[in-house]
Formats: sequence, structure tokens, C-alpha cells
Amino acid sequence: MTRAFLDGCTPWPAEAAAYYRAMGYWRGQSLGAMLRERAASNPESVALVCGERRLSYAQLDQLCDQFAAGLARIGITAQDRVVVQLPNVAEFFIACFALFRLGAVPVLALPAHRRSEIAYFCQLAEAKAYVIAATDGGFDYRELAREVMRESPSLQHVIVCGDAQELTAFDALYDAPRSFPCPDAGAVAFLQLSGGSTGLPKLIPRTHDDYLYSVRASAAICGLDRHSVYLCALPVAHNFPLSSPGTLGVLYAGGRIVLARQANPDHAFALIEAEQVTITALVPPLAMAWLDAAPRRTHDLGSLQMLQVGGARLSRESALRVGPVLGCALQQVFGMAEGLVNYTRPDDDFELVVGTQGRPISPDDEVRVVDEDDQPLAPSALGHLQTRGPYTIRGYYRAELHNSRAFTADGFYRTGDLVRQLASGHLVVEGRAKDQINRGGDKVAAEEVENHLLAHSAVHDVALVAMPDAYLGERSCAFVIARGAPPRKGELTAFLRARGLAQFKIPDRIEFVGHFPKTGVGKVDKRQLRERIAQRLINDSNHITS
Ligand code: AMP
Ligand code: DBH
Repeated sequence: MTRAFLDGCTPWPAEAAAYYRAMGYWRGQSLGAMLRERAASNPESVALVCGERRLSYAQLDQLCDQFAAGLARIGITAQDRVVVQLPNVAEFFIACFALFRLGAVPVLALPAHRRSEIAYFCQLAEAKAYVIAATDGGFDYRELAREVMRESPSLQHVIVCGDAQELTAFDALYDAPRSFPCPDAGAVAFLQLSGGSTGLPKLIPRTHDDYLYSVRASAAICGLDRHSVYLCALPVAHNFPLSSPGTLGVLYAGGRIVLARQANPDHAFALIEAEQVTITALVPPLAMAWLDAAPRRTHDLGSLQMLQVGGARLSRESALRVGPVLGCALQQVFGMAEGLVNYTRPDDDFELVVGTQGRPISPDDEVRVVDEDDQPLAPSALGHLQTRGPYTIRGYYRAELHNSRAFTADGFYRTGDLVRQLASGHLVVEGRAKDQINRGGDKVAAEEVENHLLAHSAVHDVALVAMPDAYLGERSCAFVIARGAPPRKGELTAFLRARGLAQFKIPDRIEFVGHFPKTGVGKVDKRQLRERIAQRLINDSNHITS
């Protein structure tokens, strides 16, 4: 048994941990043991559908054991970090569960990440290996891996699904199964990603115990059982489709995961009909695309019982359309990879389902709504959401300085969200205090993009703000003060791409200005900039329509 908490992570205070154990939230089971248990109780049921492949629980369990043996052969051991960047394929689960079984720690990257993000994760976590698909969506991840390797001295192996070229083939690591000591369930199981709000992306240490609690409780809230069929249309590594209740919830319940390579309505509707999908999860822009496409669909969506929508605020108009257009129930989900997840419940009043973002999973999720000075506000007042509880982290990975700001002295996480809490406990997300743009569920930390732009010789200063968008909810606009003659906008976006920034972080619009409006204390007044660009968009559209 390895008991040591991963270096650079903040454990819960002993008293809180003892309470969460005593309450039965933390049960001492590792994620790898959970899959083993399910494979023992449901060996023949199909766990995973990936294109033409159908893996039973017994097969999935066996492949994880074989892959764990292969990883051990090349030197991966307990607590080693391994960056996993895979699209929605079975190998995501095989790699992660093999690592769980070794007590090694996956770092969950998204397919959209590029050199800037991946090299940073590898360096911060001192990753020993990096797992990729050869190509996906027309992008060659092997090229990316070669660049990342040059910048990441700790990296010893790049493991590739598909044509590995000179790198290590994923399929060459299926060795004869061996047994490994079971990791302690209180240990960090993996590092999840935060959308972040500061200059550098943050990694989130989640333990087996805390994550499995959120998964179990989520599966119960959503009524998952052996007959549940979950379509995973969002990127599989994202916290929402992974745990709310997501693919892990389905594995816990003994149901079936159907992996979609794309989330567009044509592809997804065909899978729903073919696999008799009962539940799926989307971000608002995709939900809107499905709602628009549904009336002219040719596929039968009759099996679909529940559509979960989260990651960004769903408009009331869209929420109202889900039942009539898709013929299933809506569930709003307001969660964060740091922990706290809120759901509207299947038996909630209609008004709560369409008008709120749900209430917390756990009776021991502590939620408080405070003012600028951390002082509690009157019930139902609008304020800053802070939370602490049995599956909310107490600190980011290797981020001591940031942790002192992101968490209160008594261990509450400052979510950066502006909410109202109703008497029923339901939260309404009204806005955001953190310096972030939520691009339809993809979070962009303004400071991160600003720092990249400041590296350009023609940029004197920059402020990235959100601008309203009918489809994504928000897009990003960079206000730039040029040093001398403004460069071409295309030059700036090409510059960001060349620096290896994920595409969703590239500003959607660039506006050159002579100076920034300032607040009373002399800070850049981003609220004024947001209002300015919002007004300009209205003027532009009036101009076009008149
Ligand atoms: P992250 O911390 O990167 O996992 O992102 C979580 C953040 O996404 C939350 O703090 C919210 O700002 C946002 N978010 C997630 N779900 C919702 C939702 N249903 N409505 C509004 N915002 C959401
Ligand atoms: O946006 C999120 O990070 C999110 C949304 C819904 C999340 O982490 C979750 C559910 O678990």
C-alpha cells in the first residue's frame, strides 16, 4: 500500500477526512478496484462501444491488466505522472485504468491542447510518459509529441495508438497480466484540468476516494443502472462526461458507454438509435445544435430519457425546448473539475429544472455565498460562491502561491462564480468574477492568452474580455495597444498558433485601441471593455440589417 499523498498536493485536514470516511463517502476503494468488482459481477455485459469494437466488462478489465503490465515493463511505477491526450476511444479507459492499477497518475489533457499546454503539463508534473493517438481530426499528434519531447527532459516514452512510427506502439504494451499492489484509495488517482483564470493552467489532484464518491452519488441522482446506455459525445477526459455521472458513473452502475468520435447531430443521432442510448451530456452550444437539427432528423431518438446540459449557462429558451423537441427530460449540471457538482433532480419542479443550475450532490457540500470581503450575504442574495466538501480539493497541484488566493483560510474553494441560492438549495449562476471567458464550455483564462500576446514585439499592452455570442454564449475579444503601427490581426493570431496555443484560446476578435479605461484604483476596467465590445456588436448588426 502506498499511503504518501502525492508531493505538491494539499490533503484534507485529518478531522475532515475522518468525518468523510465515517459518513461512508470515502469507502477505501480505488478506481481500479471498482472496475475489477464490476467485471466480476457483470463479466459478459458490454462495457464499451467504440466504433466497431464492443468490449465486455471482463475484456476491458483484462486489457487494463495487460496494459498495466506493459507499462510496468517500460518502467512506469506508482506515483509516476503520465500525460494522457486521447480522443474518444477505448484506449482512454485502458490507459487510465492501467495507470490507476499501478498507482501511477494520469494527467488528463484535452485533444484540443497543443504544444504550449502539453509541454507545460509535462514539465510541471515531470511526466515520464505521454499517451496520444497518431492522428485525429486531421491533426498529427506525433509531430506535437516530438516538439514536446524536446522541451520536456523528464519524458521517456511517447505511447501512440495507431501508427507509432519511431515512437512506442500502444498495442505493443499488452503483456501477460501481472498483479500489482493496490494503491491506497486516499492517494491521488489523477490530475484533472482546470479552465483556469491565471497565467498558467492549473492541475487538480483528485483522489480515488473523493472522485469515486462523486461518481457513485451522481449515478444514484441520475438513476443509472445496468440498463443505462450513455453516449459520450463531449471529450472523454473532461470532468463532466467523466464523472457527472459520465462514463465512470456508467461503469460503476454496470451500464454501457458508447463513445462518439464527433458530437454533431448526424453522427450522434445515428448512434442513439443504433445503440438505444438512454442518457447523454452536452454543453449548451451542442444542445442548441441538436435542438435545431432534431425536427429534420431521420433517426428515432425514442430511447433517450435524459439530456444533461452543463459547462456553461443554458438559456431558458433552450431549456424549454428540450422536452418538446427531443422528447426527453432535461437535467442542468453546474460543476467544476475542482469538485462541487450541482444537478437539477429528475423530480424537481419544472421551474427549477429550466431556471436553475441544480443543487449540490452531497448533504456535506458546504456552499456559501459571500460578498467581496468574504462576508456571508442574506439568503438568496447574489454573491461569490465558495465551497468545501467531501470531493472538493483543498489545493491545486504544485501551486502554493495561487492556492493562497484560490482557497480561503478555512479551506473553501473560491469558485469565481456569481450565484444566487434559492431556499430549496438550488443555485442560479448569474455571472462570473474570475478573469475567464467561457466559450460554450471551453474555459479561456484571460491572463494566459494576454501573456502570450505580450510576447509579440508589436504589442504594448492587451486585455482579453468576453463578448456575447448567440451560439457559444461568449467569445473572446482582445483589446490591444500596439507599440507603434498596429500589426495585422492575422499576424497576431498566427503568432499565437505558432506558440502552440490551443485553437479555442485564440481571440475571436482583435480591437486596437490607444489606451484602456481604468478603474478608480487604476486597474484596466474590463467591465467597460466588455460593454464597449458588446455595444459595437449591436451597432455592427444594426448596420448590416439596415
Ligand atoms: P473548471 O473549474 O475549469 O472545471 O470550470 C468550471 C466552471 O464552469 C464553473 O466554475 C462555472 O464557471 C462554469 N460552469 C460549469 N457548469 C456551468 C453551468 N451549468 N452554468 C454556468 N456555468 C457553468
Ligand atoms: O464545466 C465543468 O467543468 C463541469 C460542468 C459540469 C464539470 O466539471 C462537471 C459537470 O463535473
